[in-house]
Amino acid sequence: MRICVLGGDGYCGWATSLYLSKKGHQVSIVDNFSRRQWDYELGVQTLTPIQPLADRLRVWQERTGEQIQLFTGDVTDYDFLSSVLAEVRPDAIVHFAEQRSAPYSMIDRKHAVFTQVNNVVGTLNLLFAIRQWAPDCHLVKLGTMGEYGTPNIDIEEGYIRIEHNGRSDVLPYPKQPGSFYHLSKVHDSHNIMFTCKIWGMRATDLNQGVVYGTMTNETMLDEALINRFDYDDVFGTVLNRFCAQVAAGHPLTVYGRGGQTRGFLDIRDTVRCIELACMNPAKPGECRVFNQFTEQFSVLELAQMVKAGARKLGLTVHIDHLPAPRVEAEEHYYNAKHSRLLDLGLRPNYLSDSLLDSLINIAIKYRDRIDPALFVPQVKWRDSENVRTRTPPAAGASFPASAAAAIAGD
Ligand code: NAD
Ligand code: USQ
Repeated sequence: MRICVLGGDGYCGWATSLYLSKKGHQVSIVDNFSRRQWDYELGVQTLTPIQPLADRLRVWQERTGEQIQLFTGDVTDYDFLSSVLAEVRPDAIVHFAEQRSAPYSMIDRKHAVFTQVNNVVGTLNLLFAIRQWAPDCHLVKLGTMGEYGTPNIDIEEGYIRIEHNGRSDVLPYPKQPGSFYHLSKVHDSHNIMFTCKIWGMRATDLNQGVVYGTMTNETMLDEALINRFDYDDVFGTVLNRFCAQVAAGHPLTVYGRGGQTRGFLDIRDTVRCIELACMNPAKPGECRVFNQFTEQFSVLELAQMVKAGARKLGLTVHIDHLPAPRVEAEEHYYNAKHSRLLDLGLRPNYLSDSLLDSLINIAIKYRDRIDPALFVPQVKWRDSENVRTRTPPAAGASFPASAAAAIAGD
């Protein structure tokens, strides 16, 4: 298949691009490197030393003989995006290209506005470009489990049958997201559902849980192909952060009592789920929703697993309960359905002792790059103007003026 991966320089996008390329698909990456710029803005860097995308792609070609085409540009620029689709005419588009951090979207008004403009406008442009250039193309869009929030009933896969005043209908599942970022995904979902209905588009909205891990078979081929590993307070996801904290001998930063429960999955399952969605496309006019995670844990359960895993490696680690920076339910019911990807053939990589060992060992390998100041959560949901300190630029880092303007602009 001809597959465009929007956001292919990012964490999920890089692993997915290599996996699909290895499987023989013709892969094109679209990215504007904004994520590298946000790291620079925040004074953070991935634990793993990722290479410039051009170098990554060159090494991939040398190693495998597979070529991945690169289009550098912003999906909120319609002329750019439209020209990519006109040239590639993809069979499937995997859309990862969004600002994906809840804390980043909660820094202040500018970051909330930026997040929603970047995400909602990018997706809207994509829907119009697909209609114009590739109307039969299947959109595989990354949503998030956080769209649903934590209702006191089971979470279904996108839709729920409701009985009301003696009548019944299958309706979109209610959404109660917990950040301006998660809200942007809800707005995307509505726009996608609407265009499936009115234009007959075909789409799969993948409500993904929290992803962990960094290695896939493809990224392990060469050190130059290594993927991101974010552990900072803004972009670092919880299990990756805990592993980095073990490596640095820092207490695990559980927010509040740690009763928040989420769906989780290994990055190797992310790439397989994307492949399954692409190979089994939605029908014209269909807007499918799959819940993409393999296991659910409370944050405290995860911390206890990491602590036990560290002990087996001879490392002592403490669990700290920090005042919760976010506004989220500490004790809640959580039972989210996730059978549709399993039905398509997903064989999950569950979080095991050996997997935890390898996650911790990767963090240990790069521990000299850890800045412990980044373990402290600085963005608080109830504060209207959060201040994130900016550290001096790393040697060789560049910060294009366009990114500064986008973030500073009204
Ligand atoms: P990431 O930040 O590592 O990657 C996103 C990529 O998109 C970056 O390379 C960035 O430069 C690019 N991008 C962003 N805005 C763009 C724009 N306007 N034009 C062109 N490129 C743009 O994020 P990730 O962790 O790989 O997440 C990818 C997607 O998966 C996101 O949509 C996210 O919401 C979703 N998701 C991620 C997780 C997770 O745990 N990482 C979980 C659930 C859902
Ligand atoms: N948490 C801690 N300690 C930490 C970091 C996080 O207790 O040091 C808690 C948070 O309060 C939250 C949970 O862990 O309850 C998950 O936080 P996270 O930062 O790992 O994940 P989240 O903000 O939900 O966002 C991540 C990705 C996002 C994706 C989402 C999937 O950044 O792109 O959409 O996971 S989901 O959570 O299912 O919505």
